[in-house]
Order: sequence, then structure tokens, then C-alpha cells
Amino acid sequence: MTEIPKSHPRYESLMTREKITEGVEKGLTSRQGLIAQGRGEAFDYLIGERTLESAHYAQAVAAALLLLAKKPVISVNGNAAALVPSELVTLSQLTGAQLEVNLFHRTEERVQKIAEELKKHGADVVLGENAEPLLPLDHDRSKVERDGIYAADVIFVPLEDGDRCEVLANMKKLVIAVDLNPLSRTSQTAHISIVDNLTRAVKNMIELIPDLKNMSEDELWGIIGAYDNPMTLIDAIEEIKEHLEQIQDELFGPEEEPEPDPEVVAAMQKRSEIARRVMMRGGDLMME
Ligand code: PTJ
Repeated sequence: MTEIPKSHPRYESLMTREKITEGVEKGLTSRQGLIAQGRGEAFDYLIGERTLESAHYAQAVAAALLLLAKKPVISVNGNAAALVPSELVTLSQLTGAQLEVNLFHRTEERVQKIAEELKKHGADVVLGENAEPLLPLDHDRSKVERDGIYAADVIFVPLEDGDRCEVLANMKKLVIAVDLNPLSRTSQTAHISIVDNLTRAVKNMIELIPDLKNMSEDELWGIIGAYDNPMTLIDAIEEIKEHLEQIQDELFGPEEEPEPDPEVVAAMQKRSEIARRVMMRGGDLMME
């Protein structure tokens, strides 16, 4: 692992890279997972590597939904296992959600290694090894456990692919997704789309849970009922636009009003001069 000094301006982001690379070396994360991480980093850079207000709101609603769910499941892939294994275990313990390994680039060896990794971080039971192709999908994400994702009412899916998200939503399951890209099919299809880095999102949700646990079920349903996912995604995009404008101003100075075109100015002056003469002539005619 490369030693990254804490003083580095992009310390968090570089540490995340190290964790993902280590995940590949340990056989948890797919090589394709590195590319997915790179795509995420680019979006995180545009977001400003912080939790947007809209994302914080979505995280609170998502945590409330996990608390109310009858059979919540956290779906774990190779990137999530490398980045936030202990946080996912804590989230499952706090909400009563089961953990299930579900992979796009599935190998039984990787499923087993991810399950072991989660157990090393304190998980008692990890589903996924007895998965069957129960979802109507042409790839290995179709493989889920009958008493896990297949039977779940609420599924938390860090780093989803749009395909499965759509299938789960069609099966009347409520889907919570974490995706740094607010425009992705996953973000558009999930019921709650958290536009944030997985590394921040899960920690924030864990922090929010004690306060949510002090609320009544009615209050929690009230929070969920008031939530509007498309509006929250629009807010996320607005926050990203504002951030980009702020950076643009810092780097290049505030946008100046464009200089008026001299030909247009001359034409306008000419027009107003003609108008003035016509009016004067009209006055003269009235006097005559
Ligand atoms: O299931 P596995 O382990 O075999 O791996 C599946 C991967 C991750 C390779 C697969 O799901 C994939 O190819 O993902 P995509 O289609 O590249 O989508 C990943 C999405 O997650 C992109 O929209 C990224 O912006 C986003 N993303 C990447 N890293 C993060 C992230 N979102 C939140 N936090 C991240 N750290």
C-alpha cells in the first residue's frame, strides 16, 4: 500500500483508490471494479468530494426505510466489500438487514472471499453462496438467495447496475441505491437514489440511525411519504452546477457582461434619432 500523507489535498480520494486496489489484490474486487471506481471518482470530483445536502436528506430517508422494512437486505458487490466492509456490517446490525453477496462478474471463489471478509468484520451470517438464478436477467446478477434478496421488501444496493435495479423495482421491491452519477439508469430507477460516495454515504447513515430510532413509526412513515426522488435528483444536479460555477469563478474570475456589438449600438442610436425626428415632424405638422 502506498503511504499517502494526511496533508495531501486529495487524501480521502487517494486512500479510497488504495482500498480498491487492495480489494483486487485480495480477490474481493473485480478488475472492472477499478474502472467503475474511476468513473465514480470523476463524478465525485465534480461534486466536490463532499456530501451534498440533497444526498444527506436521501440518506436519512433511506435509513428510515431500512428501519421500517420487514425484510431488508444489503446487497454487497466487490467494490462495496473493499471500501466499506465494517460499515456495511454495522448498518446491517443497526437495521436488522441481512447481508447478501451479489456479483455481476460472479465467481464462486469471489463470493466466498467477500462473505469471509464481511465475517472478519463481525457479520454472523452472509448470504449469497446458495444463490439461484431467480431474477429475470441474462447475467449472473440474476443469482440471488430465495430467502434473501428474492424475498426482501427493501434492498440497499451500493453500486448497482441499472438492469437489476429495474428488475427489482418491477418486482415491487423498494430499492435504495448509492451512485455518484445522478444521471445513471440506476439513479433514475431506484426509489431512493443517494448521489454520494459509498465511503461517506454508509457512515452518514450509521450516524443518523440513533436519532431515527427515537422517532415513532408514524413519524418515520411521514419522512418517507414526503420524499420525492426525482426532485432530490434535480436538487443534486443543481448543487453540482452551483459548485462548478463557483470553481469557474475562482479559476477564471466572475463572468463579465459581454461588450455590446458597436454595429448594433450604432443601429439603435440611428433608430432612436429617426424616431425623434419623426415625432418632431409630427409636432410641426400638428402646429401647421
Ligand atoms: O459486482 P462486481 O463486484 O462483479 O462488480 C460490478 C461492477 C462494479 C464492475 C459493475 O457494477 C459496474 O460495471 O458498475 P458500473 O456500471 O461501472 O457502474 C458503477 C456506478 O457506480 C457508476 O455510475 C459510478 O459512478 C458509481 N460509483 C463508482 N464508485 C463509486 C460509485 N458510486 C458511489 N461510490 C463509489 N465509491
